[in-house]
Order: sequence, then C-alpha cells, then structure tokens
Amino acid sequence: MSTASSSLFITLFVERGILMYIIDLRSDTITKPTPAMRQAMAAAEVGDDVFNEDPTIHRLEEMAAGRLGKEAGLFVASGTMGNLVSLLAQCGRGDEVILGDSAHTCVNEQGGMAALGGIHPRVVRNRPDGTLDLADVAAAIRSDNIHYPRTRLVTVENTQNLCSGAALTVEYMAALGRLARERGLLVHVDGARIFNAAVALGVGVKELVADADSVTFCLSKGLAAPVGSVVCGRVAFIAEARRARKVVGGGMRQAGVLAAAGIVALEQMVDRLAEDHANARTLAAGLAELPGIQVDDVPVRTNILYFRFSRPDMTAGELVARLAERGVRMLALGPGRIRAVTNYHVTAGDIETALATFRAVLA
Ligand code: TLP
Repeated sequence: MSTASSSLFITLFVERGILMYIIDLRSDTITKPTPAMRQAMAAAEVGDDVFNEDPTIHRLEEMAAGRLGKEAGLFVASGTMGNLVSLLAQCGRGDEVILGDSAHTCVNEQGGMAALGGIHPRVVRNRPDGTLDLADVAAAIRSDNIHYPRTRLVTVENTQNLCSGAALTVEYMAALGRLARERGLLVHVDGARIFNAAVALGVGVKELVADADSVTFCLSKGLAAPVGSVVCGRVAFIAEARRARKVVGGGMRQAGVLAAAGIVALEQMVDRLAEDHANARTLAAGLAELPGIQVDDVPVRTNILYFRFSRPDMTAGELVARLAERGVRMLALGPGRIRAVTNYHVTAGDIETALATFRAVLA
C-alpha cells in the first residue's frame, strides 16, 4: 500500500463548526480498515466459530501460523485477550511468570494473569533496549522449595512499546530461548507489533519467534485491521488456549467478517510498515531540534517514540491540548512525557505539518 492510498483515509473532524484535517499520532490502534478490507469483510464466508465452523477464521489462523512457523493459530478479540489466554493455557494457579516492568502485561492489562488466573507475576527491570537482562531472568527463577511458587514461563514484548518500540533481535530471542530450555521454562512473546520488529530488523518473523512456545500478534495496530489478534503455537497449546478463550467470553460466532480483514492485513499491510518507521525517525529528528523537547535516548527503530517536554509556562498536557486544537493528536502520559505513534493514515507530508504545528505552538 502506498502513501497515496493512505491519503484516501484523510481524517476530518468538525471542531467548533470548522472542518479540520487531523493527524492522529496517539496510537496505531486508531487505524481504520482499508477499502480492500471492507470488500473482503462484505464477501466473507462465515460460520459458527464456537462450533469451529468459520472457514474464513480457519484461513486466517492457518495463514498466521504459517507466517510465524507455528503449528496452529487462534483468532482472539484483542492483544490483551491473546496474552491472557496464552498465560491461562500454560500456567496453573500459583505458578509464576517472569516479565518486564515495562511490559504491557505488567502495566496495562489490569493484572489479568493474577486477577483471573491466580498466576503470580515476577517483575524484573526492562533495559532501555526493551530486553530483560538474562542474568536477572536467571536470578528470578525459583528453586524447588516448599515456600516458593513454581516459575513456569518467561514473557517478553517485541516490539517493546514503553521502551520506544525497541525491536528485540533474533540473537537475543535465541539466547532467551536457550536459558528457558535449560531451566525448563516456557516462553511467551507479546508480539503485538512483531511485524514491525521483523521489518525494522530486516529478518523473517519466523526467526524472531522460533524459540517461543506461544506468540500473540495484533492485526488491529499497524496492520490496520479493525479488530483482532492471533495466538500461535503448538496444536495442544492452541486447544487449551481455545478453552481459555471461551471461559473469558471470547468465543465469537460469525467472526469471519473480522478475520477477512485480518487476512488482507497479513497479505497487504506488512511491508509498508517501513514507511511508518521512516516517518517516526523523521518526526524524532525534527522534535529533537525543538527547545524544551528531549526525545528518549533510544534510537527510534519502529513506529513509536516518546519524548519529554519541560517548560516553565506549559505542561505536557497543555502542549498536547494546544496541538490537538490545531489537528495534531498525541498522548500525554504522565507528567512531562508524550508518546507519538506513526501509522497508516499518517504520510511523510503529515510529519512535516506536525513539526510545523509544534514550532507554531512553541513559538
Ligand atoms: N497497546 C495500546 C495501549 O493499550 C497502550 C497502545 O496504544 O499502544 N501488547 C502491547 C505491546 C500493546 O501495545 C497493546 C496495546 C496490547 C498488547 C493490547 O492490545 P489490545 O489493545 O488489542 O488489547
């Protein structure tokens, strides 16, 4: 998909009676389905997926598993549900999961593994490059002792959202896999943006997840599908994940209409992620030149960047509000911190416009 086609999706909002052109950098979750997706959705063959009879969902699940080099796939409603059912399927009550302090599963999923699964989270620090130090992981693994929970699984996020969308490399994943195998742990990858990682690193997604027992990836972020994620892994794991999906209320019926968009996402929307990455780099470079702004000290490799804003007369929240009044949307995350995420609807020209809007607001 070219940049030209994304301009078909210009977002216009009526603000105070004025038609406004919106450059929405709050998240890649805001992306709307492409015309090809809408056509595929309208034409999709469907069936009752709880009876395992939806042919379009079957196609998506097979395609996803094939792309990731896994035996089977399971279509789920969201990334949060994908992570949750992956953990519920592989860990029992009282088991322990090692995860990073910046992981979405740690910060943004209401502690679902503990709340719904009785799974104990063991949190280690994420390094700025998104990885967990393998020495920290090794040190966190419990010995066999009647006082301790049993360490069952380690999970990492790729790309790592809160670490500026950092991409964890094939080498790191292989080393984590070796440690996990030696110590009898399973590996789950929250690959909400795994295709961004593969494109940024110039590697196949299969290589990136070769050592994972389970992977969740999202269709509804940079790939622009309206709804859904896919969990992939071995056949026996997927059977358990299907049970877990049902108990959390995620058994969808004629959801082939959604899966149809997911198929188009996998077929047409992966390679163009490089455009989002280039736009994020341009935005980061432009922002870094502005007074009062400090872009997080990590090279922007994918589509997410964070920056700090400090000026005596304006808070980050006020800056974000003033930008929004002029049609540029970003997210203020706590005092002084702002996030921007490039996506399918944001062109290279929009990045220049966004930077000009910053300059005007800060002048
Ligand atoms: N991330 C959202 C927000 O929840 C923060 C965003 O705008 O980035 N894993 C990762 C790494 C994610 O970034 C997200 C969503 C999820 C899982 C959850 O996906 P959904 O929103 O589909 O449940």
